[in-house]
Amino acid sequence: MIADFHEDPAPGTGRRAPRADFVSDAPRLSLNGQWRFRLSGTAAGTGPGLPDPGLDDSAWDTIRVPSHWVLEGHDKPLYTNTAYPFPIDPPYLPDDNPTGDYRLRFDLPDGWPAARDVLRFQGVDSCGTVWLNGELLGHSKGSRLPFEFDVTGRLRERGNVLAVRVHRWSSGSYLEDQDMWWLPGIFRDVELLSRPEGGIDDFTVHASYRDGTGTLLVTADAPGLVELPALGLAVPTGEQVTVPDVRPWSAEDPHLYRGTLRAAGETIELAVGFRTVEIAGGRLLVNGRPVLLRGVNRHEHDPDRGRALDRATMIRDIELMKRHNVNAVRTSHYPPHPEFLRLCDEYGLWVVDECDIETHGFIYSGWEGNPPAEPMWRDALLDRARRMVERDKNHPSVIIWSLGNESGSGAAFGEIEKWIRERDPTRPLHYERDPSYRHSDFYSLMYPAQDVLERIGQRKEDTPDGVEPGSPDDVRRRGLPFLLCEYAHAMGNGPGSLVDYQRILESYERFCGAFVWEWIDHGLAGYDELGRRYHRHGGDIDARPNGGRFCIDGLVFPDRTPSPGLLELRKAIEPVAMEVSGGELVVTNKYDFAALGHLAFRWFAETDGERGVSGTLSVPHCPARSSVRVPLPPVEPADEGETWLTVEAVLAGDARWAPAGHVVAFTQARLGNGTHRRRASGVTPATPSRQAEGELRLGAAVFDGRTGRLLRIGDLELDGPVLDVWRAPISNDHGIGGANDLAADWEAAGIDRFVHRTGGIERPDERTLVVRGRSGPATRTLGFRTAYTYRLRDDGTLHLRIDAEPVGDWDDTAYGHLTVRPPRMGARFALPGGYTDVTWFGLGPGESYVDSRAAARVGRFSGSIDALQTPYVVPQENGNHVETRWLEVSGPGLPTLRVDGEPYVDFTARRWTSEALRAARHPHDLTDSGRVWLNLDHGQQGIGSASCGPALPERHRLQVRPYTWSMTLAPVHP
Ligand code: IPT
Repeated sequence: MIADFHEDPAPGTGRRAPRADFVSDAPRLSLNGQWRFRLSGTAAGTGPGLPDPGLDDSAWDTIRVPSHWVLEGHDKPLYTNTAYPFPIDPPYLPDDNPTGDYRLRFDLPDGWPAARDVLRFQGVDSCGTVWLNGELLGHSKGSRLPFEFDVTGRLRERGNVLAVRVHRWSSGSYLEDQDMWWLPGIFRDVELLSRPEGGIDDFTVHASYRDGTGTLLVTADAPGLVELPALGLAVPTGEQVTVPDVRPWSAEDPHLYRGTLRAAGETIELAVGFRTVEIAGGRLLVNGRPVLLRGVNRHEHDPDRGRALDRATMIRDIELMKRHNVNAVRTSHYPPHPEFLRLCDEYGLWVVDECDIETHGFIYSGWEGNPPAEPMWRDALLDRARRMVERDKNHPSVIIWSLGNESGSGAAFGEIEKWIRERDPTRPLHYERDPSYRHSDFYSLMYPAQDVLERIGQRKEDTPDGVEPGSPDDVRRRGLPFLLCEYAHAMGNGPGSLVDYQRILESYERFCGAFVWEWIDHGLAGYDELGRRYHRHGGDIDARPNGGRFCIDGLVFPDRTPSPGLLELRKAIEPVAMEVSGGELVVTNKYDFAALGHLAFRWFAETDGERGVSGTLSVPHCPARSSVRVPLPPVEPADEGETWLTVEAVLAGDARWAPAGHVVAFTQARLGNGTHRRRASGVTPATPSRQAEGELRLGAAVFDGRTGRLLRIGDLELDGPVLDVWRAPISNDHGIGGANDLAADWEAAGIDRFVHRTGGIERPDERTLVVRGRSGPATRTLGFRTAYTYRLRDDGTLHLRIDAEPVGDWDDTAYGHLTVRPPRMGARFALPGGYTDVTWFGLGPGESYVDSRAAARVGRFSGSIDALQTPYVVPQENGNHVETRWLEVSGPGLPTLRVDGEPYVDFTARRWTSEALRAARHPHDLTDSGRVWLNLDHGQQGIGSASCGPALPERHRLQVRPYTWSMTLAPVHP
């Protein structure tokens, strides 16, 4: 008889009480591997025969466990952001409910002891009903949490049959509406544990720290001996000891005292970190000191395996975070695989462990029936909190419990709060969505604008809606520390303003941390017709509702390549700030605990990007949150050229997460005020070249006599400039939900489709040619009046000055009251497709924009044109370089184009146009147009993070006003 549990709001049946996750020497059998599998369309699955050990499943498919069946060739993955992909009809689900029936036949290993046996599932999405040898064990919901059954006396030596029915949708799905792919299946480990007589099933490590002294108490459900050899400690469970001179645990110095918890029947591994978390004086303190969490929101994601991550991938994430100065993780929005937390203990990351609760889709019912507010769901919600806390309570890295994400408010949060506070009074609680903040030890928001954040820092925020000004809730909230649980939406090319946010976060004591949204792009591997791999987002799957591209919002690409956004974050949150001031370097230690002894400091000077003198600096002892001044060697700027001093703080020795020499922080300072040298040799006064009918000449430069466009300089072919005021919209240019949709405004106003008219070509003197014209879109009066003024220099180079002055009506278009501003003021040139490389002196090596340029250094850089492209999962503007002093575009057998900015240009170079970039749905849609499109621009607007967040700040936008910029063009023969 099959019991159908999936629509019952109860969290489970038949399960053991939740307990700590630990490693012991008790026998353990992994049941991961190839299982039999059959997918059916409804909750009835393959029918009532599933548990029958005699069922012939030989014709079934096989599937690996752990995995998600939708990534193993069965049915398809779905992505929604907030929407439930089923009617809001709690706790019921539609009849169409893909159901995976799993079967595994297994033998016990020889010598498997006759003791108690426990079957453990670390994670089943969304709900599993389990039978062993024909007998029902029970069921469980709560996808990202473990559950266990006592199977003592139910196992055979040979031929056990384990059967699991997994429903894609269950009542539990109403509590799991996180912004991510819906990925059903047994996606975490399955294990059989032998629980020895005299073993310990559950224990709690209380290891606190104050003023050099640790206090240790291990409580357990059976007697045991705690041994920590490094402390010479052997103390029975239940007995508290104080340990003088203990080295505390922190994310900066994750010191673990390894040892054992020995019971009569088993020995458990211990990794004890002494640390105390508290909130005092409106601040978050760890070990008595304020901390600033420089965090990211991490989903578990892999393009092939979904949320079934292996250990190597977890380590990869942690190494990448540590290498980019990230010191904290919010496990958005569910507890991660337990191994990840063990690794955080070892590598050192502060963790906000978040419960597997999100009911975001109830926005579509106006929060009517929201589970936290409905008694029917109380047990299910509490069950999730208990399973998280019990599983993860012994990790020193976990310093904050988060009750869940985006679930409105309701009485259940009060009950969860009460339960956790009683069970674990050692960690503060976080919950962002209830405006009363009654159940949270932090005031918290997502995506505030910078000015809002600034007021929060001053404890002068506006009272949240729904809270009475001056009420006890209002007063209490103002006294709380502030945790910015999400900011800087890293969708597509972005986020901008990271440095500005960090400056604010570091300016007020109230701030204890911030978490960028989010760590990784949730792209799933796909293959095009030619077999090329790419990454799919929701919109690449034919399904409705569909969250489209919104899951592509990470700091690393789906394959974990760091995006430019991560590099910018690394710079913005660097733990050591350095500033050259006079003849000194002011070093500010922004760590919360560590002095700078683990770092070495080196410096070098460069003139026009060419290496000059270099050396090392010895930095005196500089405790956390203090500064020292270090004299700098007297470095004279070169007589000619632009000289820069670079100072780097690098790891002095190997760390677990990066080798010696890894750059943790850097700064640059300009020495003197020399400007870059123009190319001294190699600029050939352009030789006269052919001139056809209808062409005009200025020295070696040849122009189209009708359009005035520059066609050649000597034998260097180029076609341009054309006024270019548009860019292929980045994700942030689309705003969110109709707000801040600049891209739509540009299209409505025709910014993306300017046409050009040449008004006249003038020769005021022999050395000067002026091309006057007008550029603007069809149907509009708006546009720019342009003048391209060419002047022949004595050395044969060609000086170009571009003047663009707005004309027509920019404010009031036929569509209403758009105030359109151009995203770019630029000039586009087309070069022959044979050009392959660019060398430049300016900011690099990565892309830079006005509000994301801190990670870029001034230097000389080279790259192939192909390598200058950032392959955002959804193609969009990329690869810009601000403040370029000069660049040279070269190709085999072709004269090099040398451009000197007067003083600077922004440049992009690509094999396709901005129009092609906009049209492409995936990087592989971009094909070589046969030309190289080179933009030599005055500038572009910033990138921001308006795809979920405030509008791009005004100061990072361009205005409708006259613009002028200049450059010198010349062919160079190597
Ligand atoms: C916020 C969510 O918490 C997060 O899961 C993700 O969806 C993010 O936004 C956007 O990518 S909720 C938002 C409506 C503020």
